[in-house]
Amino acid sequence: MVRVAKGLTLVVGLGLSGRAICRHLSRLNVPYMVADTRAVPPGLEDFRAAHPGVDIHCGSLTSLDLTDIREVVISPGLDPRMAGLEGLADKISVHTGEPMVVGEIALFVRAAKAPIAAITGSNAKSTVTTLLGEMAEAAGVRAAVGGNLGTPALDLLADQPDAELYILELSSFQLETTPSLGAACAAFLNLSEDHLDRHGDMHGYRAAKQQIFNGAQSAVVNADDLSTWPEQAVAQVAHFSSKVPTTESEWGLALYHDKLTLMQGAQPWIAIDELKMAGQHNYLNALAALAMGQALGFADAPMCNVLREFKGLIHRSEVIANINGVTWVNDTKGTNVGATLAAINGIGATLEGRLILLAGGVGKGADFSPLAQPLSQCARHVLLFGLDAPRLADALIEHVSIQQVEDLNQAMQVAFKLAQPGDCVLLSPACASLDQFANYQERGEVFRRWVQKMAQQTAGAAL
Ligand code: UMA
Ligand code: ADP
Repeated sequence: MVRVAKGLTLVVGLGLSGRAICRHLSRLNVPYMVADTRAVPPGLEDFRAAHPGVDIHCGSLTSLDLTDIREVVISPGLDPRMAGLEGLADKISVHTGEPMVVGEIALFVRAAKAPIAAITGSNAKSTVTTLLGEMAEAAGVRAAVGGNLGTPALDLLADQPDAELYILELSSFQLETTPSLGAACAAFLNLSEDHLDRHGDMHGYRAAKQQIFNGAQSAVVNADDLSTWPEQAVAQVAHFSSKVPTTESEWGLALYHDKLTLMQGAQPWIAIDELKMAGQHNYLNALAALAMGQALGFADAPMCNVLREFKGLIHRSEVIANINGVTWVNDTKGTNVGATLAAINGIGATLEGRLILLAGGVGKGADFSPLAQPLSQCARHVLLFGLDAPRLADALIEHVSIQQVEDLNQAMQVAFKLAQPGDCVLLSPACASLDQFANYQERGEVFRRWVQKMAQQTAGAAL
């Protein structure tokens, strides 16, 4: 057993968050050491060079005696109840008055001098976070945007010390280790199965996400999804819905002068045909961003201007090319069943032809059966690859034509042969990518490069 020195902070994990935590503690002159469960964490030598004199422990935490430490600051990819930290998560630190095991966002809250707008949900976090960031900029509010998306939260404090507002995308992993966020506005957008391998069940997953409301001044929640509503008292709660608003303050969708329009109560905000983002799920995302912007005091006109220009983010239902009448769409960020359902429902209904879905990877313990019915209605064929291809196959085989293949490359080749004019080939895997790719972005880039190469070859052949 190695006894960790009295009063030291232990940082666990040497990934993006772990490094941001270390930079933050170094800036504050807080003494700390680092542990990573991997024998050789990526970038170890660079870290040593940047932080000479910081002790680093590699391998299991069970060989560390943590009796006298100040607190543990753990990375989001790790379970706070992991081996070596047993019992600590339920203890309160006498130094901080908070649980002994906290995450990056707990340190952020202690140090932030400007209000926080926070966004969580199983899907749409990045889209709404980015939209709100653009709305803040258009409204003349100096906002720093990051968290689970882009710049790690603690780096924002150093990079943008004059920020008037922090806009943070927060995952369930980050919220689980944030005892008191105290957001000026906290949005919980939707809840569908994800990360069950980490949280155990939907109850645990939802409980982690509900932490977004701890100490919140206002909330934005999904009127159609009760599980997003705060279980604790929040002074102001705004609701958004895919239906006609039922109260003057509720955000929703209704026909106004014969056009489907984003509404608040009876007041029209912007007609759907003025938006550049497509799909019902994106109308909800626009409503959520408007509700947050209003709660934060942004002016109306700049928010609407942003909605008129915003095209959506790459890797989310992104049209890459049309080859011989077949549309190829990259939705690699469809890493859970809810996201893939939104893509199938959004695209399937608009097609002249049929859908060919490319799916598979790490299913994170999810139930894939909700995909069966919509695919039975609009899919020509489903190509399955990666770790959980057999589980997907079990869920779909009686409802739609399927085929298991080795990898995404093979899936694209088969799809190319099968697709007919009017069809759409959709990469929306309903799974994480880590069994066959570095991350979801790499999976999307493999798709993009292949499709663009085929588009060029086809155009060349036609000349
Ligand atoms: N790991 C170990 N041992 C360690 C430390 C990490 O095995 O000691 C492994 C983890 O189990 C995980 C991987 O290393 O498989 C990365 O974990 P990490 O906690 O070091 O991750 P970071 O590099 O710090 O990145 C994290 C978020 N990743 C996760 O929560 C898994 C990033 O979100 C986020 O952008 C970044 O912090 C900055 O805040 C990515 C993500 O996939 C996009 N998030 C999940 C999602 O969106 O679904 C939650
Ligand atoms: P997150 O950051 O929560 O993963 P993103 O904005 O990156 O959210 O979108 C992730 C996936 O969810 C994409 O596949 C996207 O098409 C899909 N998506 C976007 N908005 C919604 C929504 N409101 N409901 C369901 N799925 C959505």
